Amino acid sequence: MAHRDVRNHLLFEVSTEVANRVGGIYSVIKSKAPITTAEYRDRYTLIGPLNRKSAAIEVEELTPTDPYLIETLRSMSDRGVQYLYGRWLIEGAPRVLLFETGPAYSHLDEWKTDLWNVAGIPSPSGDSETNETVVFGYLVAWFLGEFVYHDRTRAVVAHFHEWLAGVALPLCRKRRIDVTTIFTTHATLLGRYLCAGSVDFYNNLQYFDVDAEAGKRGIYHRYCIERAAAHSADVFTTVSHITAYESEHLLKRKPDGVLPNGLNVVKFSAVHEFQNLHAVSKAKINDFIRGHFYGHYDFDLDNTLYFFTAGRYEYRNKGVDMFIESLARLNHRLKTENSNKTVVAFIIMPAATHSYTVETLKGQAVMKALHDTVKEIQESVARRLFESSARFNEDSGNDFSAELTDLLTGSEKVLLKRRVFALKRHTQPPIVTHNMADDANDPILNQIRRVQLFNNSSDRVKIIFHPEFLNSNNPILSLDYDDFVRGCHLGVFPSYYEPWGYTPAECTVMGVPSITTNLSGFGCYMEELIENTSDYGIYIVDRRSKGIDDSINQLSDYMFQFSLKSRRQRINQRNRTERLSDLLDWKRMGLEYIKARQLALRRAYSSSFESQEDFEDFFDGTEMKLSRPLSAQASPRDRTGMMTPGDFGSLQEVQEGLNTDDYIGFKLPDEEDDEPYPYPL
Ligand code: G6P
Ligand code: 1S3
Repeated sequence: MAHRDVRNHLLFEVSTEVANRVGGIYSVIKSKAPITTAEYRDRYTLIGPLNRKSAAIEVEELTPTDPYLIETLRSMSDRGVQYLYGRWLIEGAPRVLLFETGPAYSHLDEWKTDLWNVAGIPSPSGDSETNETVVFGYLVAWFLGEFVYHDRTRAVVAHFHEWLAGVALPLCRKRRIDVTTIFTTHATLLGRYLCAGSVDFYNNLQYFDVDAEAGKRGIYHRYCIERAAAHSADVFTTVSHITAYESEHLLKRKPDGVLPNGLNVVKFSAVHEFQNLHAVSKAKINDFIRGHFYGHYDFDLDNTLYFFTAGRYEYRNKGVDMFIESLARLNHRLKTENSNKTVVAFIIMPAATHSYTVETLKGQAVMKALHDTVKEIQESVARRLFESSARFNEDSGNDFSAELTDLLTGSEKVLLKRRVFALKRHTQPPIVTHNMADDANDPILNQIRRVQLFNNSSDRVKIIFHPEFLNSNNPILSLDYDDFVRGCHLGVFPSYYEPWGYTPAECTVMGVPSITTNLSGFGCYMEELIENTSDYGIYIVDRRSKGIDDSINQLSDYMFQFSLKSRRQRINQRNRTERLSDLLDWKRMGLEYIKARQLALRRAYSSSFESQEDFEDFFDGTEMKLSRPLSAQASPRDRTGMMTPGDFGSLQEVQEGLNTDDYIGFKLPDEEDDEPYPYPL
């Protein structure tokens, strides 16, 4: 590598989710933007493919000012490349460079051939996602190659997220482009596919014939891209120790470190207000519930608890199978113990639908009509009551008591009766709010049918499946996701495959207790950092050393114990949960990104550090010490000597076989019984 200025290096972060919401990576780069722009200012640019629809809302076009960038983009555009350069309109306002892939498809065949020749990666026709990946990867490699040709002074760090952005990595290496690279995988393709089936994944990781397994699932070419990206990067990282362990065995490269996901805690921070926000949002959920259960609204909302699960519709990976089974057991237990509590469990997972059902819309409509009528009557009763009270005179001979008992007029009584009669219903309150495209084969609905949780009056656990992400503009359950979470009592995320898991982390910073598992990156992280996580409203189901039935019982028991809490106990617990926020802030988590970039610079540009002192000086300058995040007496234990679980060094030595010793917070039990997957597939 040439001699370059490492102190003022540039950072390009590459992902298909830049200004384009798809899943978790969008949350990562968006929430991280404030701290990264604070560190790099105009030396930071995010690169992604151009999605015109979302860019139109999220990006403001800018004219580039950096002379090398201008040169590079001019040269690319002279050869037909189209792009949008601008400012992403999010907190931190980072610069973005979005390439239009469409016009570059004229090179697709040439590039696919090249990919085979230089990296031995096949790319069969007919896989549009891979085609997109190839075109985007070649555009990025083209850009980086041109850029460092024009700018010969500054070092460049290119950080790629996930295999979809990974094609440029082997190209950078093969073409010897003078940049240093980091690849972060947020899951592995094979891991996701294998877990979605019925395998005992974690105990068999070292035995999988990875090529054959990828081939059987028709993803061999994608797997090749992912593996090539992991092996070509100067620094390879994942988001948790559990995924590091998985990557070591499935991608055959031991990650150099772990970059856990943070949150922009300031955004969620409502200090003492968050308890009030809970009450406000809960009132909105209550309104929805009255409408949804019209005609069967025979439970007390003051004694009702709202549980929910949410995320991408991955039935087994996200643990929805286990959630529903545990709810059935909870229902049984609440009934047996004559509990006065009702639990309404929401499942918020997008599936193919044909809009809301008529019943769902009708429920909200009849309840609104009743509400409007009561409001009208209430106003006219108040008027009459005021009038007759004001005019009351003992000598007038008026019967004031009779006036008081006859506050409603005849027509008001009739109107009210009509509204109440409209609430009559001969069907059960629905389970699902939408018309499903494939109702009969939907795994969630089938599991609900199997356990017979049909929202009967006698059921203490009711279920509502909302197969669409929430939005305050929706005609029903009109709440944005964050507000909905605040209004709930407990988030339940019993995932089997979850490299990190933002959903329980988001609950935590909003002061909402949640249940996660020791197979999720977040769960392992919290378990490692805090003693007695359940005191802080983080319940961790053991899906690693327990059999499935025992894990289900543990989950069901957590929910039952939660239902026994008094309001005062719930309020106290929410306060404790919210106090964990600092542990999840990017200000802390972002340290791992800093370390990864330092390692990448050191590996690629060691000659640019003029002396050992200069080298140490540079790294000392960026080292940050973590203060104890929580000061109150009941603060969780912050394990000594470890900055965050992603501390480098921990994963440096390559070991053979199934060894989890290096993976902080993730250890396999000594012995495991094989247990078959218990639900119908
Ligand atoms: C918040 C509000 C209280 C309310 C409570 C309800 O703490 O500040 O006014 O009583 O929520 O809590 P619950 O767990 O019963 O929904
Ligand atoms: C992945 O998204 P997912 O829900 O498919 O990346 C997320 C961000 O790193 C991570 O939180 C999640 O566990 C992964 O699974």
